[in-house]
Amino acid sequence: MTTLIPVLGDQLSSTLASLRGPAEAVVLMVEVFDEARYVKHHQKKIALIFSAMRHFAEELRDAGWTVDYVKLDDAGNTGSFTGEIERAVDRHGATAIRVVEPGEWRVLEMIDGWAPRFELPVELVPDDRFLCSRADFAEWAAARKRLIMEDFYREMRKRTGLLMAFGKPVGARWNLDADNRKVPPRGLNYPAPPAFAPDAITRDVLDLVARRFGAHFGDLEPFDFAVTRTQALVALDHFIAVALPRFGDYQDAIVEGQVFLYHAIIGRYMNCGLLVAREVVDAAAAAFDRGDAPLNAVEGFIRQIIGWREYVRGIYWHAGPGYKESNALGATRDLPDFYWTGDTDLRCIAQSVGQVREHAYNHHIQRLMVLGNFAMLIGVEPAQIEEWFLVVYADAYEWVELPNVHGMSQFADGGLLGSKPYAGGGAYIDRMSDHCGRCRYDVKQKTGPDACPFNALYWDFLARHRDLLKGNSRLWRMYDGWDRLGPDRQAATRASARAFMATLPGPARGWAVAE
Ligand code: DLZ
Repeated sequence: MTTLIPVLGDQLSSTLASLRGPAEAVVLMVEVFDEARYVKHHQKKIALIFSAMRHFAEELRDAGWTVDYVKLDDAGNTGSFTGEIERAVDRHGATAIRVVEPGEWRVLEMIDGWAPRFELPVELVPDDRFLCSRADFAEWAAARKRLIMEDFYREMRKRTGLLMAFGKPVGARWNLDADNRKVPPRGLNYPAPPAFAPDAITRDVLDLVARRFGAHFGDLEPFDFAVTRTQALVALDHFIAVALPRFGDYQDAIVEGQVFLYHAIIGRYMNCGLLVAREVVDAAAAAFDRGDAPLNAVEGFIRQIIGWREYVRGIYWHAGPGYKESNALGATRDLPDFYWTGDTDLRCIAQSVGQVREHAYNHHIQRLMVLGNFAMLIGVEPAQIEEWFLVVYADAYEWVELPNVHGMSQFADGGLLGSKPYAGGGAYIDRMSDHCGRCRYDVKQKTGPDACPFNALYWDFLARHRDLLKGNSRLWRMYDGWDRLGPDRQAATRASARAFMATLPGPARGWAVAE
């Protein structure tokens, strides 16, 4: 009686539910071409996953597990999860399969095919690294008309007891975001996240990625990511000790030359399993209890994890595999090539693309208010911008990327997730960043060839979608502002937006490339 326990590339946790179990078991880990190429992931992202997988296999062996590890270039590797399960079932004479539920519908559908195909029992184990199970989220959602994040978050605060005292939120407010939008003064000392020199395992992986995926987007080297749990814990400790105290204050700021500011840079480790949610939020709460970090920082950080992260995962599974099909704004434009090349005069976009090419990272305001906002304003087809987000970020897996991009950023779900489109003009970017003063466009001008394109695009977007959005209570003020502009200025604004859109380059290098 041998149970096969496949551990996927985003399940690299020693506390994984499938690893609490049968004595007669073989853990199977496989590097497969299909996973690295169903979208053409950033080179650093593939390197992170393969290196972390190889290190995790070693740790499991050290802990006494029998681990069967198939490398990408091993002879006979079929290139797919199902092909590798088939070979492993034969190799080990497996009589059962036990696997933790995967992070996306595509892979779940594969796993659903295993029992009939291999005529074995397949046990699908809930992923309890998340604090809210799929079943609990379904129960929460069933009792509500609108699935509001803030409601979910409060529920999670009560359930976890985090930042709670006698049934009430510590500090008497659930959400301290109003304290978190400060503009950083010049000369702040931003801490760089810890860097980890590649060891022999990582060097092998870097060679492999360069050889097999060298044409993918992104710089592979220098590569300094954590690839083991021990290193990921160093990254977490560093964040808690050094960056968390100022995380809240400046979490929405964009500063030229500063990629990481006071952000945690641990999403990439959490989402592949090197860190788990509970330990991360407990570490932040402990910093608050010790008096090492203020409430606005700790509350904001904990909300990202037990609120937003758990909520988007719940929405992903709740909305079903068809979620990605909607296109509420009827957007059909191809993604401009400069999302890959950075070759644009829009300084905020060029700088963000440069950073993501180098680091496989942008922080949330760059993602939401620069890159996502721009794509929505010009009407990029949701599937194209979604694929871009899934490709370029080291922390991106479909369960987290899709609700964030399809719902929150592009409003393609028509408001299932967000109460209004996250659209903004140049003034918002100017307030939050120091890009505009150095940009070839003038953020103060509203129309004309030298005006910041975000300005006219923003109004044109609202005007284009008036029928759909005019009833939205959070937008009436904007429509009021638009109406007060009067017909001449409205016409000039829309002409300016059209003129800019006519200059946009065509489809991107990384999109729809056959090979
Ligand atoms: C993202 C990724 C990549 C690039 N490669 C692999 C791989 O070779 N083997 C593997 O087990 N997992 C990989 N992953 C992560 C999977 O895509 C991820 O587990 C599924 O998308 C389910 O969330």
